[in-house]
Amino acid sequence: MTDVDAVRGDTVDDDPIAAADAVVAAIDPGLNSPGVQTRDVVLVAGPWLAGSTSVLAVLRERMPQTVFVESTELVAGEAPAAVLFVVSAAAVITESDCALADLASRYTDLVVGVVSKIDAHCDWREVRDADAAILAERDPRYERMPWVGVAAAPDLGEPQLDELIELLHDRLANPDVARRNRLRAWETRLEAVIGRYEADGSGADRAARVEVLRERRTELSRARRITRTERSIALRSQLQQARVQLGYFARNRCNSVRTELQEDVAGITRRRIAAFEDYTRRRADEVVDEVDAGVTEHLGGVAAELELSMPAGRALTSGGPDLPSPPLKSRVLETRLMLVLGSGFGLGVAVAVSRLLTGAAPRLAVAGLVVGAVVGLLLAVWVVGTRGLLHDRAVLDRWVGEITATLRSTVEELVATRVLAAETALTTELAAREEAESLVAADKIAEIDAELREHAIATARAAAQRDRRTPPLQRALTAVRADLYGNGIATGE
Ligand SMILES: Nc1nc2c(ncn2[C@@H]2O[C@H](COP(=O)(O)OP(=O)(O)O)[C@@H](O)[C@H]2O)c(=O)[nH]1
Ligand SMILES: [Mg+2]
Repeated sequence: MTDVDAVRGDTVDDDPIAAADAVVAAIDPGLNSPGVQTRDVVLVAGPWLAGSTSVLAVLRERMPQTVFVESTELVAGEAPAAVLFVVSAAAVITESDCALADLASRYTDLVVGVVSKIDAHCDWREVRDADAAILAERDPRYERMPWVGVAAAPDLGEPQLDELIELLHDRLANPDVARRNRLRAWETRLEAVIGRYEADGSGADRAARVEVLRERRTELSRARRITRTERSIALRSQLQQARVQLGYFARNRCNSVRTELQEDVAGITRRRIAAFEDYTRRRADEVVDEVDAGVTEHLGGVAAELELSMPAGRALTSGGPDLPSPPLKSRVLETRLMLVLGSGFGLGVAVAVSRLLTGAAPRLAVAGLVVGAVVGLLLAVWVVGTRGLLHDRAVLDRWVGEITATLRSTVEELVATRVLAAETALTTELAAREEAESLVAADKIAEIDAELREHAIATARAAAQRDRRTPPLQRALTAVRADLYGNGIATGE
């Protein structure tokens, strides 16, 4: 303190501003200005409708040698010589009024509390005391703030501002006012600079951004995990479903073609028997193609739903089923037996017919013989033919049963093979896509991490700077405060 006093001692008489600056410069020579422009004016400020304009008007009239301004007439960074904080006697001040007082008295030590409209509110003294207590509670520097009651625009009678005018004359005449105001500006300035260092050092400005980055990072990895699980579950269940549905479809097609062919066999004529085998083979091939098309369609749908590419179709080498021919020709023995039985039956009928005819008309014995032989022959041919046809139908019916069983196992195998192939293809593709997406996500996460690291480094750097810069500033602030409020002798009060 002795250094400061000594420095001030040299200059206080001729330049109060330099004297105040010396208090700070004694601690840190780098601090050369609080960055405000001192103006020799009195600021009249207060909440809306409190009566500032009325007070200002009367004061201008009564103190023509002093300049009074309203807050709109000051630009940012201009420090008035004194501040009149005008509040209405109608009610006690609120938080926003206090904030206004803080703002108005940022760079000024000489602040006077003015309670207006005391003509209309006879309890103004209680309001004044309450206001004074509220501000003193808010900041110790308001403790010594003087308060006066005024009536600048009374409803009746003359304005009452004598006490205020006297107080102003008295205070403004004090030679220490300019120095104290300058110190007050220094106090605000130092507090702001320290506050900024503290904020930077604690990373307060970056906290929101860092929080957003952390959230985005978590969200990214969570989303990545979920899509991966969802997709593989979807693929597995879709393929399972395809296996069941397509197997059912294949069996169904086989059953209906068997029924259709067996119906054909039941009514088949001798002429169609020869062509039936080819026809059946064609139908079997058609069934295979139909099932194959069904499989292609279904798997295509699965792939489309999962946004994967269409799995490959059936391998060209695997043709239709390998079907045996119907065993229609290997019945020599049976044919012979049938011929013998048929001839025997025909002979019997021929003998019976010719006997009948000869008995009825002996003259026609020869004709009867001929007719008998013809009828017998026809009957023998019919019996042999019909027996052959029925036999062939039975053989074909059995054959149809056998080949549809073969067909069924062929199409079931087709379904199983194709679904398995599709599973392999789709799983591989899905894995490749997962891989690519993981890379993209990893890139994004790395980007976020880089930014987070940058923030951490910048915050650490700011913290180091705070630790380096704050102590001298804090010392300067302590000195300023001690001079302003702590040391009665030094302030001349
Ligand atoms: N009764 C009474 N009314 C006042 C007094 N001073 C101002 N007013 C009234 O309060 C209202 C606001 O006054 P004004 O000076 O414009 O307040 P400002 O908004 O703070 O500038 C006006 O209607 C004034 O007539 C006073 O001392 N006594
Ligand atoms: Mg006004």
